[in-house]
Amino acid sequence: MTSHVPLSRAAFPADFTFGVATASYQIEGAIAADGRVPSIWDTFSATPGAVVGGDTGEIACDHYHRYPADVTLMRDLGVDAYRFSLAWPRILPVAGGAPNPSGIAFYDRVLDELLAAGITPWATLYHWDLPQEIEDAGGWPVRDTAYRFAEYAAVAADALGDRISHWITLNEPWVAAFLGYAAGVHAPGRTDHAAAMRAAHHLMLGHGLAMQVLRERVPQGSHGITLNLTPIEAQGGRDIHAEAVRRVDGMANRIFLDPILRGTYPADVVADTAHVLDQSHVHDGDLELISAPIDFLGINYYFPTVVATGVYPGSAAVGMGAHNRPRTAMGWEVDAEAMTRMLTRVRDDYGDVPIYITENGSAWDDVVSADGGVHDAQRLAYLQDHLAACLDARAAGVDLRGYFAWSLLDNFEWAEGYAKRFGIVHVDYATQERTVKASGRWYADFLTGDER
Ligand code: IFM
Repeated sequence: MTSHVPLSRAAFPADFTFGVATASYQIEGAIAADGRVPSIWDTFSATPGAVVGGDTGEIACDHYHRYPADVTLMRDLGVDAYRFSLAWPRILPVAGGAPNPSGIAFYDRVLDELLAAGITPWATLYHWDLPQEIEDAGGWPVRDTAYRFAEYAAVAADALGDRISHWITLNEPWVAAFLGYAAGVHAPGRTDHAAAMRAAHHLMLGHGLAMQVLRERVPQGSHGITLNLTPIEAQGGRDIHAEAVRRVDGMANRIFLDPILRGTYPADVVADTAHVLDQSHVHDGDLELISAPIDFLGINYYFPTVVATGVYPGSAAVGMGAHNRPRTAMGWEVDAEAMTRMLTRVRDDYGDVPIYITENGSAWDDVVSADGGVHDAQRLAYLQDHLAACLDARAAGVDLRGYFAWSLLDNFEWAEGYAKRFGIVHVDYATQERTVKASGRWYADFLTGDER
């Protein structure tokens, strides 16, 4: 435990939001139900070799049909809020076409259940399930996609804005742009660095346009964006790696923080990538739109990143390092204090924006014991340590207002398929039975003040 402040709900302000998070493609299933059209993840996961085990989101957690029981589960956990994402391919299947009433009706039903259970809905507009038709027209590397996204945002806001109080435009644009279009390990599986840089900008533009839409159509709501941020550490803490730290911090963190919170792209990132593309895709007025005020910054934190500068003197090459901390089943190093450092860094460098941890959690090789329980001591310790890190950040003056555990349920972990489990609730995919893990039981006790 990192904190010197005892860990209890009472140590947080009364209005601190505690929640759980999920995303549409990872839990819903029902990919062809009620007028939903294919997304890039349907196509990608059907590509041989793209996803571990050949897994797809076809059934996932069958949340599309089991949402009443899943909301009851959340009510029993005692969460204040539920962060989920809306599936663009359900709500506006054809770009420029008509909204899909049956797709929207699914979210009406989910919202009815949530509000009846006293749970505040937090909706993410884009958690990576781009309609395939829009990818076929060029996807995020094409400017038009930002405008298509704004159209979809308007439909969603008009249909659901009377009941959704908190809106998140994008989840983790870094992943969508760079894992999807440069590394090719996420949908749509492209490997084109210039396309990825353009995608990053058009995601930002889409965010700016969607913020405008949300301000106009849901003026009473609270609106922001979620970035995945990772503190960058020099291997062994050595100064020789400072150049690698600068480069990776630029491409991982500042490339999104700067346009949103400062209205510029970092000059060093622009210089570092000048051999890949020029800035002609950034039009006059884009950065003003992108940097319009947000009500909160959502941060997804999982792990710190360790880097090292290349082997030859003067080489700019960057290598990944390690600091030999314990690792989760994803291979990610565990360090809760690094989350506190990252939060204070955002405050120090970008000022006092209200922050929510919109995702934090860990995958472990869970075992269902003979007693039927999942005694996930490592996930429980991770949860406790990161909640303590939230208290440390608050004690350091960070305006941190909430924490969402990733994830409510074990689910489709993208390229890792169902092999990696992040849930505080176990899902038996053969039967769809849910079992609250020890971490989930502790979270419930913590939320009701019964934690030990
Ligand atoms: O499962 C993902 C989620 O969709 C986005 N943030 C990270 C999680 C764990 O990899």
